Amino acid sequence: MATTESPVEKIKAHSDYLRGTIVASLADAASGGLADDDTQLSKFHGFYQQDDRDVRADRARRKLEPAYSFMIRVRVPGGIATPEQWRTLTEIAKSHANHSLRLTTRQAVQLHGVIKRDLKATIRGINDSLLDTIAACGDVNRNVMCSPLAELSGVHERAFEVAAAISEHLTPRTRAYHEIWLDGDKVAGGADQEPIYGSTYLPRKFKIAVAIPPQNDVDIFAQDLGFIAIERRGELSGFNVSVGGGLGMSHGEPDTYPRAAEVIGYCAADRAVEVAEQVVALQRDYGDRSNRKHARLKYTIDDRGIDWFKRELAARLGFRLEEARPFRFLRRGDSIGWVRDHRGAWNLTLFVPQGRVIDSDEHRLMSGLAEISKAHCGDLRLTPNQNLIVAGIPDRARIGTLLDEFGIAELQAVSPMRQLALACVALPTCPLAMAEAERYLPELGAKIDELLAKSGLADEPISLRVSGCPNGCSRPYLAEIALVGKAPGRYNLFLGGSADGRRLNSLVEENIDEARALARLDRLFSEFANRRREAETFGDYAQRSVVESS
Ligand code: SRM
Ligand code: SF4
Repeated sequence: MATTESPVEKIKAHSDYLRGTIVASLADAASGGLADDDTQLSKFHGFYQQDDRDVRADRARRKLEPAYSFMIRVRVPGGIATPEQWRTLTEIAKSHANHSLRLTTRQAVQLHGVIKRDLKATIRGINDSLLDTIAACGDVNRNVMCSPLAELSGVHERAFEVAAAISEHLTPRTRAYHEIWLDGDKVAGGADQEPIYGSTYLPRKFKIAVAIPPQNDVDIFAQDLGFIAIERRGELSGFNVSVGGGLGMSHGEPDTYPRAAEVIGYCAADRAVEVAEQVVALQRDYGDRSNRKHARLKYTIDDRGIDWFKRELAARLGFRLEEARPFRFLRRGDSIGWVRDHRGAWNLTLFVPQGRVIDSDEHRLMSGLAEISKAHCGDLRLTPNQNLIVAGIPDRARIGTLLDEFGIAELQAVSPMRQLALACVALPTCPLAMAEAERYLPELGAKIDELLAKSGLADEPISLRVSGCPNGCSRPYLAEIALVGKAPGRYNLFLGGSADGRRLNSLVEENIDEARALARLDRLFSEFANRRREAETFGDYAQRSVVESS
């Protein structure tokens, strides 16, 4: 049956490799926004048009254009930023954005509130610091995640190199980005080449991560394509390859669903880039270009079958993946605190509440980190869980003094549950948010902390994730407890994800308010404390006592 391509496919096809009319849109002083088609293309350049939802209704009443501003996502492959780059980001956040930096669940940084006339200077400033924004968003491969502390072992170092090579290999080649933002030379129409993507890029976003067991800090089973490092005699021998993870869904549309990736085999380390290219090419050729809600790799695999996928991949590669090797994940999230790497240097993973780097009256996190970046000669690393690592510290005492001085040390004193908790940005910037998430997590977390303490579970590392809508940006469907926004103040409650991030949780209550969610959790915590089996996690308990028994 012939299918119609989605409107975004037409926009890409007619964009001349992502140029569209972005230059004209930027020059149009009559509006704070971009032309409609350019709002799609802008994502490939790393920014989204948004408007302040806190004032949307009021502005509409006053017949004013929405308060447009832009979110810029800075791509940081593997999450590593030099102290100079960190300072540049801080300065740009103060001069052109909303005086905050937002660390994301994909090891990137977002700036919010940039107005149209500052877009070019902002993107240029980011590029001047040798970071960029191309392919941070859009229908391409996004930031490749990897466990950020490369120096923890030789395996980490090598795995990080592979992640960087995949990222580089899959970066779009169009010159449009350089032309528009960096005043690069113009390429005559049609002279651009995208050897991997072609002129219409991928049907949808594509996500890759590299995980190093036993830490599943990248949430490998949420990724379209995952590489799970396999060690042999202290060296990286290769990777188990996982495919078809993805979490987005829509309320009330059963054809959309979160899916945990499955492991399909093993490849040697030096073949990982080839495997990544061919999986991407396969999705480019077979992904659904008519329905964007059905366009991720997970649906291509479910529609055609995993055996078809493996055969097709082998045919493209010219070899079959070997049988997957045994591996085991024991933890997720980041290990907050100090750790010494295999070179003997100290590294400090800082807990950043909700990933928001900002100064408040009590904690001057943004200023403190800027000071640390002046005193520090190592680098700063973003984690896949909205936290930050100060890496390669020769002088622990100096950093410790700065942490105290700026109130950052105090911020670290949170429960294991809060250390693991994630919330997506949601309101007021996200256009898709149905309920609060980032702004709600501190209050919700404190209430759940109280309930845990009441049942003697204060030290239990239970994963809690909150998303403002079902798209799942805080990876809620892999949490032991998740609240997914349905409407203002109302959430769907999911329970039963596994602590290693392999099993999806299940919907147990729909459209409930906070009181009902807390009452349910209170009962469950108390039962769990009294009836748990030896070493049983909360997720496993909820799975057997709630999900499987209903
Ligand atoms: Fe996301 C869309 C924020 C990680 C699934 N995500 C959005 C947008 C851009 C809203 C939009 O399309 O206009 C959000 C911007 C909000 C804002 O104001 O900043 C947004 N996503 C985020 C971030 C910032 C959440 C955070 O608080 O950290 C994360 C940025 C990642 C990055 O640095 O690249 C973020 N998003 C994720 C993840 C987690 C991951 O990648 O590991 C997921 C689930 C995994 C997945 O992709 O399946 C995720 N975001 C989505 C989806 C659903 C996609 C789908 O297949 O259905 C959307 C909606 C869409 O694409 O249409 C979305
Ligand atoms: Fe926005 Fe929904 Fe993603 Fe939260 S989960 S940032 S509300 S798209």
